[in-house]
Amino acid sequence: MSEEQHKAENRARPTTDEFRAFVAADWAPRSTARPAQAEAAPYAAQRRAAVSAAFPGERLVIPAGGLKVRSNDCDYIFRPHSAFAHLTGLGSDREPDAVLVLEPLDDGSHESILYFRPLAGRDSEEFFGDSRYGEFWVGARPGLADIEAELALSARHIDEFTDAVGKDVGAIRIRIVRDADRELTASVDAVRAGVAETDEPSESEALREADEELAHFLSTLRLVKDEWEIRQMRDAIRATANGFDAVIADLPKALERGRGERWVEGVFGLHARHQGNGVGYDSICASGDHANTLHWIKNTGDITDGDLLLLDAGVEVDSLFTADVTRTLPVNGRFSDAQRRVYDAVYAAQEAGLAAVKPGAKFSDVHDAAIRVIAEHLHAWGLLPEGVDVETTLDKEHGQHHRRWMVHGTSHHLGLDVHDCALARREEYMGAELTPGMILTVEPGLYFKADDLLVPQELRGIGVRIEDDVLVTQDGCENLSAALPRTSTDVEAWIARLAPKP
Ligand SMILES: [Mn+2]
Repeated sequence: MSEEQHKAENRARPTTDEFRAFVAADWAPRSTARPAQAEAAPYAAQRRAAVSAAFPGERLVIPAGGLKVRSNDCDYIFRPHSAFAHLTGLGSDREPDAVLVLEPLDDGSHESILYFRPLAGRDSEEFFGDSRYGEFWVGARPGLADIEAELALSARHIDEFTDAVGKDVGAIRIRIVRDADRELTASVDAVRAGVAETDEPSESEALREADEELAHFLSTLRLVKDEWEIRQMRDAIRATANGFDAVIADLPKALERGRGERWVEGVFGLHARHQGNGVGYDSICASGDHANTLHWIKNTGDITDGDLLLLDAGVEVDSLFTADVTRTLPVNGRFSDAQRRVYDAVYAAQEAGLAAVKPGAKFSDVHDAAIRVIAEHLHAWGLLPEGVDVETTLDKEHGQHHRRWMVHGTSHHLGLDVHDCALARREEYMGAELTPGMILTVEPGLYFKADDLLVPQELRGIGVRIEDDVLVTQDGCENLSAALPRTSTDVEAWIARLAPKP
C-alpha cells in the first residue's frame, strides 16, 4: 500500500463479497468503437523515427511521469513530461505512469511500444475502490486497443514493463529520460546494474552520461517546429490574445475590488482553462513597482489608477504547447509622459530585436540588437555612469552597466515548455543560427525600481516589458502575436475599445 493510500485508509469502508459482486454486475457493455487516429500521431511517428535513427540498436525509455501528491491522497492535475508528450502526441492529463519504449529491431529501426495502465474491469477492486485510478473516482481510461488506434503504435500493460526493459540486459544498451519518473528510473538503474540496489559509482556515472545524451537529443529535436507544432502555437497565441482582451475588459473591476492583480490572474486563468489546458506558466500580473520584480507571481497587490500593469501570461493548449506574451498596460487608459517615454524606448528595442530575426542570423543577434537600443536610451537619458558611453556599456567584459535596468535576456525558445529546448548547449542555442521553423520570444524591458536612487524621481516605479512570439520564416520572421496591439498609441486605443471610460 502506498503512503497516499494509507493516509486515506481511515476513511475507507470495508467491502463484502456480496457488495463486490453487486457493484460489478448489470452495466451496459462497453463501446467497441475505437477512437480516431490523433492528428498528432503521424508527426509524433516522424519524431520517433529521428530518435530511432540517432540511437540504433538501443532500448530507449521515455516515461510520462507519475501523479504528484498535493497533500495526502490528493494529487495535482497530471501533466506528462514534455519529451513523452512530444514523442507520443498525448497532451493534457494523459497518461500517468505510462512509459514509451523504443525497442530496437534487427533491421536497425525501433518498434514504439507504449506501456500504460489500461482500463480495469468492472469486476476489479480498482473499478469502485481506488480513488487514484478507479473508474468511479477519476473516470474511465482507454484500453490497449484504444491507444493503438489513437496513436498508431503498439500498446502493452504497464505490468509487463519491468520484464520487457530487462530483456537481454547486458547485450543491449538501455537509456532512460531520468527526470520524468524518479521511481521508474531507479528501477531501470537497478536492472542495468544487474543488482537490486546501487552499483559502482564509475559505472553509474557512465549510465548517467548516456542518459543525458538522450535527454539532450530529445530537447534539441524540438528546436525546429513542424507544421503541426506551428498550428498548436498559433492556437495557443490566439487563445492568449482572447485572454488579454478579457483582462482589459475587466480592468475597471480589477481597480474597484482591491487585490486587482489576483483578479487579473483569475480572469486570464479562466480563459486559459476554458480555451486550453490552462496557463503555460504562472501568470505575472504586476502592477506599479511590482513590474520591477521580474518573476512577480504572488500577484497579491492592488491595481490603482495611474499604474502600469505588466501582464506576462500564456495559454497552454490541450496539446501542451504554450504562448508567452507580455503587454504593459496603463490601467486608466493613458500613459503618463514618463511612462510613455519608457514604453516607447522598450518598443524601439523590441522593433530592433524583431528586425534581427531571420534565417542565418545568430540567436544572440536578437538580444544584441535590442540591448543596443536599450543602452542608447539609457545613455541619452544620462543614466549610465560618467564616462560610460554606449560602446563601453555594451562591452561584455568591461561594461554591462545597462544590465542594472534590464538584467534578463531578450529571447528564449518557446513550445511545449515555456523555456523550450532547455538542454541545448550554448553553441546550439545562443550561438546557433536561426533556422526556419524555430519559434522564439522577443521581450526586451526596462525596470526602474521605486527605490533606485540613480534614476530621476519620475521614472521610479515604472517597469515595462513587451513580449511577442516569433516564427522564423524562409526570409525573415512572422510575429505570431501581432494581433495584440503593441505601440503605445495602439495600446491606448485597445483599452479605450474594450474598457471605455463611462
Ligand atoms: Mn518569455
